[in-house]
Amino acid sequence: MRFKFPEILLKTIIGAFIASTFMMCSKPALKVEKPLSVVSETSPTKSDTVNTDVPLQDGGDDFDLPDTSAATRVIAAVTTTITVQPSQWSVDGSNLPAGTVIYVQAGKRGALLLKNLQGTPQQPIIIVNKGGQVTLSAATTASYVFKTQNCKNFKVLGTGAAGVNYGFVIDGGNISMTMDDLSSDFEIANIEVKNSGFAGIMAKTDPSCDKATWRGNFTMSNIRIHHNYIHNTGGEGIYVGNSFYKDGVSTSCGTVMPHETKNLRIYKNTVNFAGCEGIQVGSATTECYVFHNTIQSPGRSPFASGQNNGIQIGEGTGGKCFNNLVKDAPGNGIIVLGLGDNSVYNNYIIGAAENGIFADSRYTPGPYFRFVNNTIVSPKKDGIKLNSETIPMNVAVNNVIINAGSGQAIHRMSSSVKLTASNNYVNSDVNTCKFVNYAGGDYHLQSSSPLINAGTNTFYYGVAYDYYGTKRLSTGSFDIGATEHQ
Ligand SMILES: [Ca+2]
Ligand SMILES: [Ca+2]
Repeated sequence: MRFKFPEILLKTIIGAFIASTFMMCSKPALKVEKPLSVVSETSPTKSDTVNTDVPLQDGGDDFDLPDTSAATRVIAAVTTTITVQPSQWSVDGSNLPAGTVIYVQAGKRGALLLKNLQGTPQQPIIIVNKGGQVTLSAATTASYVFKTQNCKNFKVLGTGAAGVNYGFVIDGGNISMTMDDLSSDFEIANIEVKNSGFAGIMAKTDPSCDKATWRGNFTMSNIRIHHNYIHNTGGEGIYVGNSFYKDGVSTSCGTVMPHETKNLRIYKNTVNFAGCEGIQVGSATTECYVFHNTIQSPGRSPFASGQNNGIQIGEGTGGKCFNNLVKDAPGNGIIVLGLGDNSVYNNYIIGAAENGIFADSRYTPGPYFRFVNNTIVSPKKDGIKLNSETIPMNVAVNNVIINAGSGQAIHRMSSSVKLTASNNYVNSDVNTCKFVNYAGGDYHLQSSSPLINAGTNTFYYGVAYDYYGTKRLSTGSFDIGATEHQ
């Protein structure tokens, strides 16, 4: 499979489109800038509470991550707040101190551009809805609806109104929400994103002739994207980091290398009806974790072939992809092109029209691809397709592969694909797994399931929890598949 050529074409087309959008349209975000009056409300040091009552089960992972419980949203020692009114289209944070809370007044409004917000790790700048839900809308001919430029250490949280799951609704734009132009160290949570022309949520800085954008000069770090609801996008649902990690991007000043992303967490997002991949990450070299996301019907309007997968762990990406549910991808459920320290486990991959999992070692200096305890049902081609010839080892253990259309549960492209495989359960009938209610989406196991205690030890591979976030090995031995019977 070859994705690169179409992607280059697409980038050109999109680039031209965005450029023409900038030149031809006079969207609110493109007016001559009116600086916002800084510090419109100042109060003595106080605690401020940004609340939510979104009910969420925690994942049982041993990562120390922000969730949306109220306790994690108490903002200590707020000294400065400002409130952005619907008529204001930008905020320049050049003179805002770290720790500022920027409230966005509830109601309908147009695009919003945030520039030069500079918090600190201890005192990030918080952008949060106030007084109810904020709906930001723009036509898909506008380049964006919500954008950050040169912002660092900030959080955009739709948790400002009790009883409102998604305090921000970001509707339309070519890219609905983009964290761009050297933005880094941010959290994006509890936001509904829909009806984009291209990507729903995008986080990357494209390498240009500006050296500040090049690999080594800029690293996008400490990114948290979670509890968002993204749907009906023209392109990818969530698009983080650049493609072309190995070869770079051709510009008018030659080939330049895209920045790395480090310490990235994409979790507990729901992506429905994306035009291209539900979630795509690239050049996320260190600690990229994509987990507990639900992706249904991605790839509905791909701009090129090979752009219709559920999750893409793209070139230059290392880390883990686990506990996701991917349903009805017209391409591969999960495509893995990463650096070769990639573990893919506890995922339910249902109804992929190509392969359940596809792996290709195009630039893979690392030691392995590991596919552990995934449950793959009714892929039209193979369960796990391994084109990964150059990686030292592929591992496929404890996977459930049901009704592979090709008849091949695990398919090596050639005999040079190195593979350690054991304890995989292969069958043509999903009923043999004895889920509690497969059709109804309850993937717990009945006590009569043949998957129970039939697996090999996966602690070695770092799989200590199951899809539902409960500890493995509560009884007996290790189970096969994404669920451990309790
Ligand atoms: Ca893509
Ligand atoms: Ca067990």
